[in-house]
This record gives sequence, structure tokens and C-alpha cells, in this order.
Amino acid sequence: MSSNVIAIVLGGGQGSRLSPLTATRSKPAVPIAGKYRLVDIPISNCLHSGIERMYVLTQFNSASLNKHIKNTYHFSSFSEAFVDILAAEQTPSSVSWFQGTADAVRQSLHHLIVHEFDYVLILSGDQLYQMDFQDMINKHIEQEAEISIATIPVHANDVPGFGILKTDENSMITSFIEKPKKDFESWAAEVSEEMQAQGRVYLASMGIYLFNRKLLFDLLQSNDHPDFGKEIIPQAITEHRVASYQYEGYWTDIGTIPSFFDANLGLTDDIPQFNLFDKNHIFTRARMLPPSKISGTLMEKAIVADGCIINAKHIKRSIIGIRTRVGFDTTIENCYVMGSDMYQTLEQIEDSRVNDRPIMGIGDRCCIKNAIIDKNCYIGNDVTINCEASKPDGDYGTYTIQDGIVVVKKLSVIPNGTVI
Ligand code: ADQ
Ligand code: ADP
Repeated sequence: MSSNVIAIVLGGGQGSRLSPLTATRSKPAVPIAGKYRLVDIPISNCLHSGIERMYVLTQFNSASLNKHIKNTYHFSSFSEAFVDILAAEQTPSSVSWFQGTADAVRQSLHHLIVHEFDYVLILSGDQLYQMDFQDMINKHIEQEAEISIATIPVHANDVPGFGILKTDENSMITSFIEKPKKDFESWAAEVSEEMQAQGRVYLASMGIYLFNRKLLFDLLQSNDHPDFGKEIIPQAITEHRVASYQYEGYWTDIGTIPSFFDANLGLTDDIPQFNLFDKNHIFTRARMLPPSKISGTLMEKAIVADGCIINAKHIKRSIIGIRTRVGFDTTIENCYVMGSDMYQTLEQIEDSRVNDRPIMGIGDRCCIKNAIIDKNCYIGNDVTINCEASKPDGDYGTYTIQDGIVVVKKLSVIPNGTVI
């Protein structure tokens, strides 16, 4: 049990890259895989690694994140375990929002000092991966490191999005450059044959940092640098023992609409790179939902969450989230339908039918492709999305289009017969 570690999950700034999913909720509360939230990933990794004290830092503290954490992570009153949310707050020494990742941690230090711990594990809130942090902590101690950074070999195309580094023969980081845009060929590193075969020869920071307690406080309190990647880490490697903890498993950033979409749909693969069906499963809120009811539907590579009522004709390579209702003769392909927070009553459904209004969920005879349908949407009958034609990227009011992916905004009503 890692009782000497406290984890901090960086829950994100405004989350504009995941807009419009973050329009009314903070990034950690964005639903994934039909029944979980983004924040469940780092929290589950910590719990499986024996780390039971966590802070989630966020700028935009919507009620839904609080409710999710409060309803999900319950610990024995005899343990010291907790998952607490810290939102950017005004204090006598700071009146501004978090200016960056390091600033977010700096402004939260006063919450940490009351606890006993030797190490702080800093995690991003928008990554999909399963990692045993205990192994990282053990190596950190063995190497007498002061900071360890989890690293992964990446392809040259990905280099401009990451902190790139070089190590010596003892895995100590000797140089670091944040998101180099060009002329980075000399940064190629020694990697395993398997990684070399895949062309993944640059060692990237995963934005996962393990700090010795005192050093973290010293580094953050001796200056006001806002970011780990831009300032704190590059400076630290010249003065401290900073180790690379190399990881070669599945890991992906889910901070943008295309990467979020791909990571979700990737879960429908025969053998997905991220395994939901693992003993180290993702924890989330236990809901008392009925099993899903499905009739007359051809399902191909579909993930269907609890509480759905599905009469569709064909569902292919899609995730159907909790409480989704799909009407007759509807086809859904390459979609992430997030589901609903409640059911309509039979009276409400009848009233909508009589008045020709869409009911919650997806209506009859629809064709929906390459789309994310946010929670609690009312998609009418005979609606087509990305099936007949495709519109240019942009914000169209009730939906946006980004890289060809239509995102229908939460609570939107898409009238009968709409063509998107
Ligand atoms: P980025 O992911 O681009 O690079 P950044 O935007 O700073 O870095 O975000 C890191 C994490 O912190 C994200 O989860 C983000 O949502 C969160 N975050 C950002 N600003 C925040 C704030 N003000 N308050 C709370 N949380 C905030 C970093 C490193 C790179 C590394 C990549 C790996 O800088 O070196 O390669 O992560 O993804
Ligand atoms: P999001 O998942 O989009 O972040 P929230 O977490 O804020 O949204 O809302 C989800 C919760 O809201 C669910 O737990 C659900 O119980 C509750 N909820 C919202 N609207 C209703 C409603 N009209 N009837 C019953 N429950 C509702």
C-alpha cells in the first residue's frame, strides 16, 4: 500500500479542446465508454496501485463532477483514503485562476501540507491507459531519483505535441525540450527493437510526474513558473536527479474531440488496446439500472451500457451509453451515444408523439454516422447525420462538426426529418 504517496489529478483548464462536451461540465466529468467519466481512469489506476489519497484539480467545478465523486468513491471511515476536488479558488495570496499545470499544483500546496507523505504523483486527467504506479515508485526509490517522469516512445509525427527527452545509460534524463516543432531529428533515442520497428524512436513525456515531497515544494515556491512542461521540468533536469520511467503499453491522450472519439470507438475492437474487461477494471458509480432490452437489432462491434431500450435495425462499431432509447429501423454506425440521465414517463412519451415532438433518445428510421451524441438529446424520427452529405466543420447551434465528426450538444432537440 503506497501510504507515503498523494496523487494530484490535473483535471484541466477550460477544456476548450473538448468543446462542446465541456460547455456545461468540467473535463474530468466528461462521460466515456458509455458509463464512466474521464476522471475514473486516473483514479482507478491509483486505487489499483494502492494509492488512496487523491486531489482532483479543476478550474470549472460543475456540480456534476462533485456529484460523481461524492456518489462513487466511498472509503471506510477507518482508512485515510479520500478523493477530493480542489477548484481554483481565491485566497489572500492568489486571486487568479490556475495559470498552468505547475500553478494549479502550487495553489493547492496548502491543502497537501496537513498530510503525511514522501512523494507526490502528478497525473493528467485526459489520458486513457492502465499503469501500475507502484512499479514506477519502486524504480524511483531504487534509482534514488528526485523526480521521475513516465515516458513513452512516439513517432516523429507526434513529437510536436509532447515534451521530448534524452536519457543516459541509467535512465537519468539529460535533456528535455517541450513540444519541438521542427529540427528534432537529433532527439531520436535508443529504444527497443519492437519500438524501432514501429518507428517510435522519440522518447516523450507522458505528463506523469513523481516528485519527492520537499523538492516539489522547493521548486514551486521558489518561483512563479506556470507550467511543468515549459519551465519546471527543463530547469529541474540540470540540477536534480530526474529519471525516465519508460512505459510501452497502450496510452493515449483523449483531450481533443478526434482523439476522444477514436479512443472510445477503439473500445469496440475485437481485442481493444485498452481492456475494459480486465481485473484492474475502471471504477465508476454503481447505478441501479435495469439490464438493457434489445429487439430486432443487428449488432456488430457494439458496446451497450445498462438501462437501454433498443429497437434499431443495425448498430455497428458504436458505444451506446446508459438509458439510451433507439427507435425502429434506425442505423447507427461509428457513433458514441452518451445516453440519458433519466427516463421519460410513458405519459411524456405519448404526449410528445401526439404533438409530433421528438422523444428523448433517437427516433425511428434515423441514419447516424460518425457522431457523438451528448447526454439527454431528443433526436426525432427520420433524422440523418453524416449519411447523405457532410457539411464543413463549424458550430451550427445544436451541434458542432470537427474533423468531420458531428457532436450533438447536450439536451439538444433535433426535429423530425433533419438532415445534418
Ligand atoms: P499538455 O498535455 O499539452 O503537455 P497541458 O495542456 O499543460 O499539457 O496539460 C496537462 C494536463 O493538465 C491536462 O490534463 C490538462 O487538462 C491539465 N491542465 C492544464 N492546465 C490546467 C490548469 N490550469 N488547471 C488544472 N489542470 C490543468 C503535457 C506536458 C508534455 C507532455 C504531455 C503528455 O507539458 O511535456 O509530453 O503533457 O500528454
Ligand atoms: P453530466 O453527466 O452531463 O455531466 P450531471 O452529472 O450534472 O450531467 O447530471 C446527471 C445526473 O442528473 C444524473 O445522476 C441524474 O440522476 C440527474 N438528473 C438530471 N436531470 C434529471 C431529471 N430530469 N430527472 C431525474 N434525474 C435527473
